[in-house]
Amino acid sequence: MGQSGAKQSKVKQARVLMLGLDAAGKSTILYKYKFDDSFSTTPTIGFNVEMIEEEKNIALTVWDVGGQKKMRSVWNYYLQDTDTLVYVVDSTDKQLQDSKKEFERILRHDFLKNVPVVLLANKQDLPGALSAEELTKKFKMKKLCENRDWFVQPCCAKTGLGLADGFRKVTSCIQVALDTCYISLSVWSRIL
Ligand SMILES: Nc1nc2c(ncn2[C@@H]2O[C@H](COP(=O)(O)OP(=O)(O)OP(=O)(O)O)[C@@H](O)[C@H]2O)c(=O)[nH]1
Ligand SMILES: [Mg+2]
Repeated sequence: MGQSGAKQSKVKQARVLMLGLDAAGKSTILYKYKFDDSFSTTPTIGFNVEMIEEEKNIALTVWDVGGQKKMRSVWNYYLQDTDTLVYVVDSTDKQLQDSKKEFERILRHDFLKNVPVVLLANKQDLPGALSAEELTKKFKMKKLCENRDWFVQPCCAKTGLGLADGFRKVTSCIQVALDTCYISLSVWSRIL
């Protein structure tokens, strides 16, 4: 077997899946956070993917999948190996039932079992936007996410407000999972 003198990278490559209904603001969030710039977006057909270097030696590969009705049927193909789900909600949406229904549906999928969720309550700049507390109740987060880490972060993709906090939460969820895995491995190595 070949040998290499190169140092092994300690950077964990984490997969982050960003879902939510069409026009919730997923692509605007991705580009605002990655490039600190406001792009005018068009509805995503398929997906966008960007790498975001985060602190704590974690590099996030963020998959932003289109949320139009015809796209939602293919969400399942993106679920495997997700380290954290970011679910984006338009906080001014008066028909939240659709978003909640899709959220519940994907959380039931085996590939997302125990996967942490960060719910981004986007468009906080607009009048009538529901607060993080209101969305927590409307989405029944405590009950729906009782077997996983979860967090609801208010944000505004237009200004960037709340995005750094939201993605910091994503990395901390991944860090917790890594630490837990490390601890369980070290416990096993002592037992065996
Ligand atoms: N006022 C306001 N508008 C926003 C915000 N975030 C996104 N938008 C606008 O909402 C519209 C839809 O944003 P997108 O980022 O394309 O939405 P998307 O979730 O990627 O939509 P799909 O790709 O169809 O799934 C665009 O006109 C954005 O400029 C926000 O925080 N505040
Ligand atoms: Mg999009």
